Amino acid sequence: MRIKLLTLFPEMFAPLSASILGRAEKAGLLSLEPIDIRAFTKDKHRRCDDSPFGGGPGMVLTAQPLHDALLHATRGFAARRVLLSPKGRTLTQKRATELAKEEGLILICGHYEGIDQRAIDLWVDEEISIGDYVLTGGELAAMVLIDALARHIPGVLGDGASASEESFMEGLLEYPHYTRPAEFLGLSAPEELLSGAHKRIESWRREKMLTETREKRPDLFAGLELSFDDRVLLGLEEKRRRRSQNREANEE
Ligand code: 21W
Repeated sequence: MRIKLLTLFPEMFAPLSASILGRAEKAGLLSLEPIDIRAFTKDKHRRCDDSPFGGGPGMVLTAQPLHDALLHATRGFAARRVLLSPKGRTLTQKRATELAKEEGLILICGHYEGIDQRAIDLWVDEEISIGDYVLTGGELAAMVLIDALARHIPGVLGDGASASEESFMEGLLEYPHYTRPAEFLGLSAPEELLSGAHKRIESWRREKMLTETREKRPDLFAGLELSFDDRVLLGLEEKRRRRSQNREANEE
């Protein structure tokens, strides 16, 4: 996938060339092309901002440099144009996997208090937010989006990792992980995982996924349609908890 990034701070995207995404770039699976909006300003002082019509705090990114940067970025590159904006729809796993199927994307990062609405109306196909908190600009949000997308491009991750996500991530949190040593500071790894009995391990993990989700993300849990097997697992877990509570009460 080819991604052009329109920004006043192209150097902010340097970290993306490290780690897994850097490897994806070297392998030719992903191309990240920051474009400096300021390079397109026709202002004699190279300014890209001005005070808002109607007054108010902060500065507004002017339409001209962004418009000309987009004319440049779209020449021979018909890609979906996404504005990172606090007004956008919140990014979801579903949207990330859908956007990962695009051949190219143009991500527009705002800074200052906002962008002249005319540039948005002329160019933007979709606005995306990464959550309900305030950032200083769209660059970090664009990096989050790129990270979430890139792991769905075939070959970017080890294929084991992406395959496991398909089967598990359906609205449930992960089960806890353990590795050697089997005992650490007197704390044992769960005996189910050490047993080598596949069925036992599988149901332990499934039960943990269900109970973790119920405890930490009741909002997700409420939306689940539990299978018969899942209900059985939760029923057995409930019985086990009752038994150990009774035992504790009797010991007092
Ligand atoms: C934040 C610009 C707040 C303007 C009402 C009127 C892109 C972002 C951004 C930014 C304001 C994303 C106000 C989550 C984010 C982004 C910069 C408005 C206050 N309220 N996802 N004026 N959060 N943020 N300022 O901030 O560009 S995606």
